[in-house]
Amino acid sequence: MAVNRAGIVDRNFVALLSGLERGAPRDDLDAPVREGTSLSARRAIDLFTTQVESRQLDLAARALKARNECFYTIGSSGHEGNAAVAAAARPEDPAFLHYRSGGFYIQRGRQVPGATPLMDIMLGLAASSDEPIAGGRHKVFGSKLLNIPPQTSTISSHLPKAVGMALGIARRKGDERISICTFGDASANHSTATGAINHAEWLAHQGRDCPVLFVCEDNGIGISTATPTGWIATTYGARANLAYVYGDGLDLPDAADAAAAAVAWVRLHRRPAFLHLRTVRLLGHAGSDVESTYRRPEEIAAEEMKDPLLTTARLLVEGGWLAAADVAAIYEDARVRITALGDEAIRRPKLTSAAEVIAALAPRNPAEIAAEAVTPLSEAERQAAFHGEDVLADRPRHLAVQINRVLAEQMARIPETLLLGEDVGRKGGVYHLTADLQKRFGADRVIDTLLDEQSILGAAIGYAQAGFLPLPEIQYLAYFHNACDQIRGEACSLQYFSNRQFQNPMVVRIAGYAYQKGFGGHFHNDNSVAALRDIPGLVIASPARGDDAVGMMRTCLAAARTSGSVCAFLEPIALYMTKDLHEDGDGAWCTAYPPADVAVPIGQGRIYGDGTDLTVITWANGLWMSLRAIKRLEAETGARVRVLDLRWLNPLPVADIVAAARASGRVLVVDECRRSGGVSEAVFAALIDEAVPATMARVAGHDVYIPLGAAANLVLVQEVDILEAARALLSRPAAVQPE
Ligand SMILES: Cc1ncc(C[n+]2csc(CCOP(=O)(O)OP(=O)(O)O)c2C)c(N)n1
Ligand SMILES: [Mg+2]
Repeated sequence: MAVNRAGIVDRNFVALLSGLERGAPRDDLDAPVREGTSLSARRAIDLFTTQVESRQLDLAARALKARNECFYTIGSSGHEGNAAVAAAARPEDPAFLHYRSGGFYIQRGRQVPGATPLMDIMLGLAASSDEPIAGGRHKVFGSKLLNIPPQTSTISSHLPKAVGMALGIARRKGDERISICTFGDASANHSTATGAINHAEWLAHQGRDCPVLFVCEDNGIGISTATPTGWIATTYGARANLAYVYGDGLDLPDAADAAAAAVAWVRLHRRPAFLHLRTVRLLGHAGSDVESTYRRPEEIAAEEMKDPLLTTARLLVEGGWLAAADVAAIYEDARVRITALGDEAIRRPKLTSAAEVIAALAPRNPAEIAAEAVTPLSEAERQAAFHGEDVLADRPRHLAVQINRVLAEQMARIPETLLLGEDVGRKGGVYHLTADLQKRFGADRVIDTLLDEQSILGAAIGYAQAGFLPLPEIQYLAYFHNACDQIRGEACSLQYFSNRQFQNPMVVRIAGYAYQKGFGGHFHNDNSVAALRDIPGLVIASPARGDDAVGMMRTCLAAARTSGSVCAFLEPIALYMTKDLHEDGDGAWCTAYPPADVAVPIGQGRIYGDGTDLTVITWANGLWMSLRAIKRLEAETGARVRVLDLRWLNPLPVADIVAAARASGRVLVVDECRRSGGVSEAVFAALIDEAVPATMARVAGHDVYIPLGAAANLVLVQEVDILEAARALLSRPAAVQPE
């Protein structure tokens, strides 16, 4: 049976006190608590109280867990020295905290009137819907009042956004804030961490401001795997563009001095710094962790003797600042207060319905979005966007031109928009979608980033939390997959885990899908949208033609701006430059630039034709191919077909799907993605959910990576496949629609 180390750690502290001799009593509390430190005795006692409160919360969590009243036991024991970082920072400095930064959270709370950090944490432990940040959806350190956005449990995933926040801060003249993030020693190895630190260094190397403080709380272990001795200091101690400060988090004055130095350095120089804070992990990784399976008992006991609370208590008593009884009183008083908070927290309400849980996910106000989307440009904005060109009077143009224009239009209209990505600036994007935008709006709004999708999307999150409206671009869909978690785990969960208090509005443009001529292979023709489609709350727009793209981009930005939505804008590369539809030179895939009052509501499809013999449901390249195939089919068979362009892959236009299916009783889904995880599965599921009688079939890509050259056509849906499937479907009886 696992030994209860919480009890041992608790008893160690009480036992220590009984053996401590008070030094000559002192009451000059503003003097340094120890010679050579800038930490006053008064501050030290204040921080000690925080350390004790953090510890008592961990002990209370264990006790409540044993009664099945607490649902989270990863604690901060041994890390309480991180309170010194909060003390060194300002409450307005945004702080992205990992799960052991309880001391930081409580200390910041002590600096902000009206804050209730202990109850916040306790309500989180009890998963109460009264918990002020996540509303019972998770136990996180987070508070709007304290400028602490909630983080996920995915280690290091918050570092890229901390860099983005620093970039956002740096854009505002006179803004003295710095961005702070904390993480563990094992987490420092994660590519997300190394990528984020690299991003900050890359900026600093160019003399660009990036006031971010990386705080590594180094307890020497990650779950059961020891961090090699000296690894963090060796790796981060001497880097050209990263200041390094070491502090002993087990020794409060040392931690405070180091934190003060690191914070001051970042604040003054506006450059990144790495604060390496030594800590120790007490009570195992989490409540369920049996440390004795991977650590010898002597090792565990030795770690427990390094307890930072023991060190601070000894400092205060032997320094003469407090009597052992005073320290015991602080410790026991915190125990009583926190136990009482626990007793109250477990009685507070819990989430009781799915609707309540979901309410915070991605709320949207369609009327507000619709009004915002059709806001016309002023004359000055029109000039800035189009340099005098009358785009409304121009001839019909292809998709790429119209996307470029709507980006210009919206950048002129919404000053907080930023475009960022690989090669989007000087080159104007690999497909020239962002051509000339940097010339028009400047290099600080159309930003050539470093080559790292994780950093790009993370920066976008940080920028968005700093009040900007970023439009990150991912050069190819395959490379979105490379950094998917920044959207899946992070951006899309922020409103949810903050009960709508924090938002990171953005529109991620992703060039994707297959059918490129002359540029083949999987990585530039990725046709899988599965990783996007099941992200809760993500809006996915996927236009096939220029006018739709304009109306949909207007809506996406309006949703981001008014409702904090995270949108993916999936652009079919193969249609970027496509001008014709049925015949060479017919120009039928070019469209006029839509006037300002045109926008496409989220989740609204577009119908082509009014046939009642067959319904084709498709989108993007599938639409273009289907319209061509159907023209042949109609000529050949005399059948009349209607085609529904989904336009939105999330939420799907279910009402349109149902209506279109009912109109003919025969549905062919043309899905250019892979059979598995593709959109056709969702369309069929929607028809079944809605009990729509329909004779159904689909054509879809094979479950394989796209090969190079003409071989691609062997595994991708072809027009002839559509034609054959449509013919076959027409030969089957249509499902009879109920009256
Ligand atoms: C990306 C990711 N991988 C794995 C985990 C599971 N996990 C949670 S904490 C942890 C160890 C972290 O160690 P460290 O960074 O040293 O922090 P510590 O827990 O020691 O404070 C692991 C592997 C996770 N949360 N996220
Ligand atoms: Mg660790």
